[in-house]
Amino acid sequence: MRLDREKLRLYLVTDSTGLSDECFLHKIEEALIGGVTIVQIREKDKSTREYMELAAKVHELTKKYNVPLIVDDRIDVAMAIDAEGVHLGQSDMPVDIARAIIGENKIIGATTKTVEQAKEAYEKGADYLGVGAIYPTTTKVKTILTSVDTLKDICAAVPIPANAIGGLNRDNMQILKGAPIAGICVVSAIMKSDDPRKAAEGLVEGFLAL
Ligand code: TZP
Ligand code: MG
Repeated sequence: MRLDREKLRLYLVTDSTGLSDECFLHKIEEALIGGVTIVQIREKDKSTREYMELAAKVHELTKKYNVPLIVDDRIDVAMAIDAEGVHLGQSDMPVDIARAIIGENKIIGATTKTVEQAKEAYEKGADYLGVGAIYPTTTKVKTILTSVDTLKDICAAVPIPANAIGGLNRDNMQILKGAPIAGICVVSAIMKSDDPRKAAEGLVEGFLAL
């Protein structure tokens, strides 16, 4: 098993915008202490070298807490730092090609917004799905809204676990009640919090109470 469903419970997608490396890494460590179960490093404006170096530092932290590290978009960066996996969107490398390159032991996640995309990602070898945006987001991303009904349809259509993403926080995740998701993915609810440890604790508590 490349990925236990429980590991998806609180999925932190990082955003280093406006943060020093020290502050960025401190936030991630606090979030890990607070209960984050998987981390994705997501950098859009860094050079390959910078992305790799920062990912290696994040990997040191995630290893300390026995949490998998996933690299957004960049299979080369994931391999270079021996991350646990890679996350691919609809305009990134197709999942089957990535699987052939990265091998059977690494986790591959895929962003899907329709049942058709979800089935395709599953058939091509994805281990989990990210589905959203559930709510409008302030994070820099090209996305469209996905309804909770579509999220439920996706969960029913594929045997791999799915997580909800997009604008989610402690106060609005109730909308996900009844959707058989494995967990939630957040950026700002943790990265923009002054107390990422407490934020993570609250998100876990909220998710478990759904
Ligand atoms: N994909 C869909 S929404 C999103 C991504 C990467 C960003 C989610 O960020 P936030 O801050 O949790 O809304
Ligand atoms: Mg992408």
